[in-house]
Amino acid sequence: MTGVLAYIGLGSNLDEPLGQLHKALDELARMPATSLSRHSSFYSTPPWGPVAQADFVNAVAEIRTQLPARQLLEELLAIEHRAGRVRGGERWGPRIIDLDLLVHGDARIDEAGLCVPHPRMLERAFVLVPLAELDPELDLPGYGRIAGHLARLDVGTCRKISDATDS
Ligand code: A4P
Ligand code: MG
Repeated sequence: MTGVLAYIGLGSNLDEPLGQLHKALDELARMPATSLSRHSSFYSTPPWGPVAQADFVNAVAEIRTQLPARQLLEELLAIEHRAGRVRGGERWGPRIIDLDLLVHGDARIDEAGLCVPHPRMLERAFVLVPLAELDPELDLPGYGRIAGHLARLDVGTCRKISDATDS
């Protein structure tokens, strides 16, 4: 399939997080004009941010897609919605599933409701550790090599709970 390589960050800390991630990966594989190439290992990660809450399970999926970024984001929001995610809760609070569009080819987008690469990923070991597992040489459009960003984070907080697989 032609199209671009894109990376999706997955996170959950409610209602059997590991099962939620598997379900979301199945849904990513069924998106139109898209194939799921592979995904990272699954990691147990302490909650990031000001809200005291349960640990998360996080992972990153690599897809090849012909969908433009905006349409891909809409697909991701629809998957979150079908999983039962209700928006309007506390910012950075607990969630059934969170799907973030991290990277979309070499796109740099800063529009209302769509920012790519995802602006907060650079501060988050729970995103960069699984992403670097998929491509340690990745160049983040506008931000440079992933390795330089990873070096500034406490990667020891991410505990691998299952191995990566090819899909
Ligand atoms: N949006 C804009 N650009 C994007 C993009 N590239 N990908 C908009 C996805 N969404 C994008 O999303 C709010 C809106 O952002 C979307 O409707 C979309 O139009 P959201 O997921 O509800 O965002 P949020 O929760 O308010 O903020 P943010 O910064 O995305 O928070 P997170 O990352 O969702 O924070 N700790 C650990 N260990 N692991 C986690 O996964 N997650 C959170 C939630 C807090 N702590 C965590 C984790
Ligand atoms: Mg999100």
